Amino acid sequence: MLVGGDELARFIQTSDWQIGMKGGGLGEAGPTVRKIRIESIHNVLKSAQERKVDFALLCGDIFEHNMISQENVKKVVTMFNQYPDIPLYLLPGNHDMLGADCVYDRPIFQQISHLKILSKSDPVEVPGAILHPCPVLSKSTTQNLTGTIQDVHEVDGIHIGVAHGSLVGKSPVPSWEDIDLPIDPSCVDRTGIDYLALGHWHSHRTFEDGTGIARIAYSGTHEQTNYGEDNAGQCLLVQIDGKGDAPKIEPIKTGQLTWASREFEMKDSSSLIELKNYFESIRGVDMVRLVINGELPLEFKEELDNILEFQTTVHKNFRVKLESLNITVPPQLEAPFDFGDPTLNQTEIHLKQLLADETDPRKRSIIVEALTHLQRFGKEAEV
Ligand SMILES: [Mn+2]
Repeated sequence: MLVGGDELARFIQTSDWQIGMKGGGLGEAGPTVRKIRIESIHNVLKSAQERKVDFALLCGDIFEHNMISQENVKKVVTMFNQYPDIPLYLLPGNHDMLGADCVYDRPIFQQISHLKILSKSDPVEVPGAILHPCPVLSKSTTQNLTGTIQDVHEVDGIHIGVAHGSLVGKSPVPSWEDIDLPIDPSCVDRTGIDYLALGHWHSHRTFEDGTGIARIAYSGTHEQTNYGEDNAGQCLLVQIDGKGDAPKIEPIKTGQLTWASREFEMKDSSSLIELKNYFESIRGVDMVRLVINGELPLEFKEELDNILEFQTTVHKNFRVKLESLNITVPPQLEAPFDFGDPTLNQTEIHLKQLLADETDPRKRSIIVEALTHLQRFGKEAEV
């Protein structure tokens, strides 16, 4: 019979490194983001070393897929080998799933003496605790993944469930995250385990058991992967003093990239000053996504374009959506600008008339684009 230590259990929990992810939509920042994801593993393992933990729990999706290049595998294994004193327990997730072609079947992993792959649901004795792994064996499973954990209410020792999936009904937003790889939130109450360590969601979250004690936690990804995530870029330091005691869960920052995502409402030309102030406030942010909506008079469109163009040189990634911004033209057309050239003057009047009559937002944006170019060209020609 397994006997958990009488002493406390202290460990680092991490997941969803997604090494090798494409970073779709991140444009030129893609390679940088991929490189940083590997570098940030240091921050996780260094935290484990500095806090002198008993072990580290890797809760799945360490690699983006099982066909990952050996080059990337070697980079991760190199990291592991720089911290030989930290016992590593790795539960594969849905991206690095067990079965045919599983990345962890490669010979390189068999040679890491301080790494154990949790490939079965049998309990595993580790320093200070007993793990109850819940391996993912099918991406489309509809059965509660923690169903294999036995009742340990009467079994001595600190018991920790390890799983990769979605805590049913607990996702902050209804999405695919809520329905795939189901995990029953009453698992802790049913089994009497002290803690359930989860991977799969990229945002850090904790959940309480039936008595109101937080015993379930997602660490979230160690380095944020996309704009929609919050509370990402961390690992967890977890300490459980004894069987039944409330776990102490402390997030530790491991991510390097900073992200900002917001909607910005244009009301009039003064909004441009607000926009500039906003950009000033996020100057040091690496990854920026902005949706601009509302209205802006045509005469300020060029200034907006200039502000936005500059931002592409400030951040590692700058994405802006302008599709829902309505460029307005005064009903009584302003006195046409005199380009000093009758053809240009006529073109401007024609475009402004077209714009005033057009209601389709896509066509409007094309006309606005043409007008902006015309005005820029006209002013340059003037000089
Ligand atoms: Mn996953």
